[in-house]
Amino acid sequence: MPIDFSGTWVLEKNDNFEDYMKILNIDLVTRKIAIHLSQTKVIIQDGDKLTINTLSTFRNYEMSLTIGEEFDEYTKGLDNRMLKRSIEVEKCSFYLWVGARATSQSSVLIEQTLVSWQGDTLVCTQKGEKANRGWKHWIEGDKLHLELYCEDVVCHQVFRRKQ
Ligand code: VLZ
Repeated sequence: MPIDFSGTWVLEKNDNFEDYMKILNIDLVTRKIAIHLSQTKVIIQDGDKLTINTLSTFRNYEMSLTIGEEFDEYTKGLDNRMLKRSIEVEKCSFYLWVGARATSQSSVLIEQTLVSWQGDTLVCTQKGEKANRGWKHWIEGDKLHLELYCEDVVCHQVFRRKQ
């Protein structure tokens, strides 16, 4: 049985959120507002279905997903990026001999956002123009932890359960 993150959680520690917003190219005015916000996470976990709503008086960020399944993530209201990356995996050439003619083909792989379990930790990878982007959620004692990372920046948030 995996850990259940369901509940309402209130932000009480937010280390390095400013640098995280900066590396995502979020503008100064938005950062100045966002840094002081009280954030509340409302998480509903039902089997492998997960809804994470981050609520604040300024903006909300909502996502619903299936654990283990890739999906298109649009970070609306945050850095407004479409997280999807296509990579040419290999240049494989198929030689279809039609008389003396050869045709070649290359294959393309699309990478998207994926949330999966690593033990009792929920790990998210967000593929897109930013390298090493993702987050991790875990529970320690009665606290919900979230590590948001992008490139070489790590933001650490801690939430307490709302009674
Ligand atoms: O969390 O990706 O729990 O998506 C901040 C909203 C949300 C308010 C930060 C400020 C998103 C908006 C964190 C202005 C920039 C995040 C995931 C893991 C779920």
